[in-house]
Amino acid sequence: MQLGQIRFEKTVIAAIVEGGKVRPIPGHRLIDLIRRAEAEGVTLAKLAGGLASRLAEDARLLLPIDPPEVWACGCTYEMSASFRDAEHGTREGMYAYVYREPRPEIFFKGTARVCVGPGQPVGIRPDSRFTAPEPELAVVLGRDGAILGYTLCNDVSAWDIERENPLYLPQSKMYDACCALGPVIVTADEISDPYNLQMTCTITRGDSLLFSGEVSTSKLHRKLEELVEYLRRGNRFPSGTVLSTGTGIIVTEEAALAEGDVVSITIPEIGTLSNPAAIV
Ligand code: DO4
Ligand code: MG
Repeated sequence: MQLGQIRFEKTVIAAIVEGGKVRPIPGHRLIDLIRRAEAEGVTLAKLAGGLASRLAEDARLLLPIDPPEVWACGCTYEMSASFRDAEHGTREGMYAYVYREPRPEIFFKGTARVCVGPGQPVGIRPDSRFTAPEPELAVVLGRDGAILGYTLCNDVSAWDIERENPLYLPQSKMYDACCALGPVIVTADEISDPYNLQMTCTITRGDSLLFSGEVSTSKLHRKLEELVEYLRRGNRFPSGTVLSTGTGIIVTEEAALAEGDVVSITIPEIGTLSNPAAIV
């Protein structure tokens, strides 16, 4: 089942997304559905199916969930670790170390405050000259760490700020509109093999294709459960927390985002997450 959020009678509510139409679930945001499904001991899909209106409507999809917390993993694809080591130049192999060692890199990406949905602008910091999208598969987690669903995440990052000094990572990663999620959340039962998804990313500027890249999630160097297990260590995150699993597509400085560029990330089983870029 595909779930999203829409505007309905002046409020934001959850909806089932089917064949380009939506079936509203009045009175519930997606986070409410997740909490209620947990409290009632039913699956998200079963609860949503029982509450959704029968009538299919047209609606614009919004941020599919208001995540209480978003966390993101780093250096989970060899490409990300080797490019960052090459960029960095201060401590040889710092990123390769994290790629190879048992403990993954996991950083706090923010809350719903810094998240945007499909079609909404992703942010470029005014003090960054090299901001790039990081297209990533993300999981939506239950209170107990269960993977409830999958979505796309754009871990927009100010690479020049990270490159200047690793201690600047939080500033390169967390700022207004630094995280795009969507277009929908696909419930876990519908993705039979999360390690066999083909992801593509394009950046267009006007009519020109500025960048195009792709990766298969088969290149993800960690198991999803392993990432979730590390996130849970000493950290009782709330239901609806999103964990983004790292990028395997690297956008180089020639394609640094400029205002008006459009980033589109696709996994056919999830859809396309498209966002224009804007200076925040
Ligand atoms: O270590 C810096 C961030 C890495 C990251 O965000 C990624 O690999 O996706
Ligand atoms: Mg990333």
